[in-house]
Amino acid sequence: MTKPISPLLPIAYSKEVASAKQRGAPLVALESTIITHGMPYPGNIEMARSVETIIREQGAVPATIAVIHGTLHIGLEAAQLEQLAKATEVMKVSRADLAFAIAERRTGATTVAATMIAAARAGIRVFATGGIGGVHRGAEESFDISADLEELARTGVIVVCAGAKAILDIPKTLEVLETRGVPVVTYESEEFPAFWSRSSGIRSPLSLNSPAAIANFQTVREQLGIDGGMLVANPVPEADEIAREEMEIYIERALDSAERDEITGKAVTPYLLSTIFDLTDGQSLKTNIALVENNARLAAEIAVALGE
Ligand code: PSU
Ligand code: MN
Repeated sequence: MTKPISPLLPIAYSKEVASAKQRGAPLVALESTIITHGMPYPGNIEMARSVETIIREQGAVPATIAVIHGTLHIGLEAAQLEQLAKATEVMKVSRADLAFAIAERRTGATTVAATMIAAARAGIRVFATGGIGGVHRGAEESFDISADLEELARTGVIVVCAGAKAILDIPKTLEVLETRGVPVVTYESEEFPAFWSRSSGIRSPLSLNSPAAIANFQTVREQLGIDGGMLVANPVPEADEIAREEMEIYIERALDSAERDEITGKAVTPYLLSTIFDLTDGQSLKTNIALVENNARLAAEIAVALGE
């Protein structure tokens, strides 16, 4: 399962992660792009700390992943997490440039794709995030499809998210995942969620109602020799959601302004996220933090179930 890593690769485990690996304790990976490019300071550090706490409360160990001055870190110490949350000149790294950041001794925040690669190499099977990248609206013109989808097809990590943001084309995103053989399982709902909203109007390909059932599904895939990851969609708690119709107004405006400002490539997602934060006056940030916390809890439960 786990591809061996070269002993020459500059990699560092946090104290907590190193000890968990020794004991065989359940681990949950966390990405860092959400911290550096997905949320403003200080909301980002509050979120980063609270998701780690939630994972510990469930009996698992958090491993926030990032490249710091060329070293791949699996788990960050408190001071490193704080520095990363405040830093401004951080690369956003995916499969294409994870190795570049290490080779050039840079600091890079890992996307879902890059975090999956690092987690798999470190033997971590579950990963919690907010939203995944996907097929952007207008992808038939721009060809903008996130490397996250391809990574889900290749790398055997369970990714827990709150669905896909409606800044993406959700039906096309689900089509690509189906083509690439990635199971999409919604937790305790028949409908695929749309990040800030519980509802997307789109039926989930699969659904399961317990962490144990999700763990068992992945175990059977492995028994069959099917590699690749699984996407678990966990709807935002009702108390924290923002209605779909309300979000649609902000999304349209953010997309218009991205077009006006001619934003392309990996700048698109961070640009849209920060524009929406501004348009909702921070309300979207509260929802975003609540849903990541909710995902961290479920991911930890799945990691514990995998260990049983
Ligand atoms: N979607 C979100 N919040 C995020 C991201 C996506 O709702 O912070 C980040 C994740 O790190 C994801 C990346 O992997 O953006 C996708 O970027 P791109 O679309 O450039 O592949
Ligand atoms: Mn893109």
